[in-house]
Amino acid sequence: CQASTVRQQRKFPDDFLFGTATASYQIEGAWNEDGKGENIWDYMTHNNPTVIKDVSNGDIAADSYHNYKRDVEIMRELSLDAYRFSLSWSRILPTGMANEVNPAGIEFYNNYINEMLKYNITPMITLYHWDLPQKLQELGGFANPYISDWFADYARVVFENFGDRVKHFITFNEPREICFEGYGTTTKAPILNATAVGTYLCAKHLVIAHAKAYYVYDKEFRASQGGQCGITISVNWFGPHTDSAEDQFAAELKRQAEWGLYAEPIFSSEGGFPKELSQRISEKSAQQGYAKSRLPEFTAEEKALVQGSSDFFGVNHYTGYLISATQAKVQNPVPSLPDDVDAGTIVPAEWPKSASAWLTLSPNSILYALTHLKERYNNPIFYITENGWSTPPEAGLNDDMRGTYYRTALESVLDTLDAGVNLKGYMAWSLVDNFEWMEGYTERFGLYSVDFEDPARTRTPRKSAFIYKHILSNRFIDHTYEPESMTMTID
Ligand code: PNW
Repeated sequence: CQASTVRQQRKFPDDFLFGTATASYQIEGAWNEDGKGENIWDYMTHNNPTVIKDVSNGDIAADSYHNYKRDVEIMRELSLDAYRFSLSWSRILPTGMANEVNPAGIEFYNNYINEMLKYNITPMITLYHWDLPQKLQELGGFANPYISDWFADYARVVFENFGDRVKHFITFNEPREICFEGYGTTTKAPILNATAVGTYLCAKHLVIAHAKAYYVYDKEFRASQGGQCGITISVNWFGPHTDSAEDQFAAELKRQAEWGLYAEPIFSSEGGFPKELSQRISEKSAQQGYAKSRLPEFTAEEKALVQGSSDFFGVNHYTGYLISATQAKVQNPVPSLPDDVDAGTIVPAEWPKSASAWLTLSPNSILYALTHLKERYNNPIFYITENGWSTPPEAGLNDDMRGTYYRTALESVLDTLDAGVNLKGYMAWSLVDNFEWMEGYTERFGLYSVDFEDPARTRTPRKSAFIYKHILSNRFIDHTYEPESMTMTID
């Protein structure tokens, strides 16, 4: 009882940034308005609509392109310090290349940013949240090494236009989802399913693209703009199922395959891809008759370019899993990344389930993940750039479990701060309901619900919106707080 009183009194620091996160394709709509070019999600959902669970798409989504002022009003209702959003590359550069800039695209983001700044909300820009210009995909996308030059050119346009007012830039959102899901499987656009090498080619070219964009900022803009540039990697927790040496090693290999592939080249003191995973892929490749490892190597110059190229480590964290060397194994394509790792994934039945198959409430997972990263990568600055919970559409505004999830997660954030992790902020996913990729509109992540039947895309606060607001305005977690009514006001 005493302990719980003490826990309730723990406070978040005053300068801790509380916000929410979204992504362009998931909320903006206006897919072909005012000169925007086609991206890989437009292309895939229009040409291959049945890959989306409810055969929907992001053509209109939450229509934030036309509702951005209401979105900023919601940020004010929630008393947010910060807002993380992504830019649509093909809205700014319709063909992907920097020779042709779309003025209407620049104007839209200027209006959006200025509206936030009017109310002291710190904008945090993600340059790439999965919506590659289709023209660049036709040239191979992240399988083409020139992606790093195209991305650096795009980044320069972004810094030039917005860096006077925006001080937090994130190059990529979730390399794992881009590379493994988009190139190594069929669970994200461009559904390449190039299982043997797709993930690995993409990983190499993506971290180099990140580093080149980072140095565009560092060399050309930092002195005059004074901001920071980092990357966001999805880091769920993968712990060993038992204490056996085999399970410990399986969990380590799994972590290297899930996030180490992208984090190690940037944040480790040695640079390059993770050691044990590289060795495993090289051995398997040899057994499989490949002349070289399916995991490409970095040249010494590339390795040095990438190593240390980030001002902070953005973490998208949702859940945890237990990893076994022997149990719960499934048949994977051979060769593929999961076959290279060759481990089983276990989710204890008692962990509460969300509306998303991959998402349960895994106790203390934020603390486990961030203390691990802190030790491994020499105590970098962290932001949690996404964390959230899904409910089914029929749950409506009653989302008690989302409120419980946020309270539990934020207790783990406080434990993480107590453990000395240099964590500077927390963005809830998401501000409003949006297009949940392959799941369409069948899973909802919003603090505010969106009526997708209504042409106005009316937004209404859920119960969790009041809970989140209460936590961030009071800087502590009151587990007994209940909203008195469902009417939101701007404080
Ligand atoms: C993130 N996982 O993706 C994305 O950044 C968002 O665009 C997305 O809407 C949100 O999470 C909810 O799905 C993830 O399997 C996808 O652990 C999958 C996982 C994690 C994050």
